[in-house]
Amino acid sequence: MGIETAVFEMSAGLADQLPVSTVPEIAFSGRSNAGKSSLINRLLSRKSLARISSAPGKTATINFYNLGFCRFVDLPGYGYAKVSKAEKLRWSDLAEGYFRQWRNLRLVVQLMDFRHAPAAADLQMIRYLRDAEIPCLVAAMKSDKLNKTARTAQETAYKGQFAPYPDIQVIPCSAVSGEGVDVIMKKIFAVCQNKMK
Ligand SMILES: Nc1nc2c(ncn2[C@@H]2O[C@H](COP(=O)(O)OP(=O)(O)OP(=O)(O)O)[C@@H](O)[C@H]2O)c(=O)[nH]1
Ligand SMILES: [Mg+2]
Repeated sequence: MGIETAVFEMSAGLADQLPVSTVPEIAFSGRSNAGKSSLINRLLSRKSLARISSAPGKTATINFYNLGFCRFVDLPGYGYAKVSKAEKLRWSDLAEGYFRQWRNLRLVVQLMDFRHAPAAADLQMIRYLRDAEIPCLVAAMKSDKLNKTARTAQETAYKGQFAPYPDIQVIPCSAVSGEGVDVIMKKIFAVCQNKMK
């Protein structure tokens, strides 16, 4: 299975601009700079369909990409200190607005930086997704940046952090080496075929 076409569909800066949820949606969530846009490009084998930040905090809108059988939803990154309070509020209203609406949401790919322990906001997001019964997986990004020792240490640390969530798969992933990308794409195909109606 491969992706034949993926096109940029639209950007929403405010929750009331979000498009009606028709096709299954796969949302990408995580801190600013975690690699959401990079992972989307890698999954779609596209160099720059989703814009990559040169500095964190660049994706300030929800961006939709249409793959035909589903949509990828690039959510604004959270946790970036250098944006104004007003801008932070707009982002959180936007992301919360997305989750609060009824949407044909099949999976949240929750990105974390595998070089670091999950941030408090990441764990808060995981708790929210679990309480809302939204299927999710963790993409532990930038695995290419870890040497063997660091990787073993982080694998142990993440195992501990996710012990309370045995159903949540943690997938070491890299937009550079491509590690984990096939596993995530397979999961995306699977959740989209499994109709919710
Ligand atoms: N080495 C390495 N760098 C990565 C990886 N993923 C992303 N990056 C880099 O990390 C930076 C941020 O990547 P983005 O994809 O823009 O991150 P984002 O989560 O979309 O960020 P915002 O849009 O600000 O929320 C860029 O410089 C990427 O090239 C990865 O797996 N490995
Ligand atoms: Mg981005």
